[in-house]
Order: sequence, then C-alpha cells, then structure tokens
Amino acid sequence: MRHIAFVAAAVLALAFPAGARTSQSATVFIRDMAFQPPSAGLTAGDTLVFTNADSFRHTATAKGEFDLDLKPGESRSVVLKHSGTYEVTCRYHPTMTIRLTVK
Ligand SMILES: [Cu+2]
Repeated sequence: MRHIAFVAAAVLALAFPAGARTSQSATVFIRDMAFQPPSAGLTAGDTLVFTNADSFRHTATAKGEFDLDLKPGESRSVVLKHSGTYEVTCRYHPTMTIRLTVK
C-alpha cells in the first residue's frame, strides 16, 4: 500500500509541476433545456462542474470523455484532461448541445 501511495504522489507531481498555473473551476448550468456557457475560459487541467438547474433529468455527455447523468438539482464535475474542442450533448434531449473550447 505504501508503494502505491508513493507512485500516486509521483504521478501527481508530474501532472502538476511546481509553478504551473493553478487549476481552476468553472460551471456550466443546465437551465430551460439548454447548456449555459461557462463565464470564464477553460484550460486543460481545470475542473468543470455541470449543475442541473432544470426540472428535468439531463446528461452532460462528451463522447470518449465523460458522461454525467444529472437529476434535477444535481451537480457533478469532471477534470478537463486535455486541450481541444469538447462537443457536449444531452443523451435524453439530443438537440441540447454546447461546444466547449479548452486551451
Ligand atoms: Cu436533457
């Protein structure tokens, strides 16, 4: 167990080298059957929170990246592992989409 903890610490040290920009958190609210864009730009390593402020169940799904199932009032978060464009949709309501650009 001690060895595993050491390896985990080493991996974290590599993933977040000293002096790197501190990772931040942003929120995408789901309201009135739509994703609302985050208020600030996104950077790889950031935590992105999805909050379902709607009265229906929704998902925040980005193929191959994450798939969050959110009851009304529920929040879940993901870490944006890499830069690029994330096409996020709701599996229950496929017309709900948002394109997130991560630097
Ligand atoms: Cu939905």
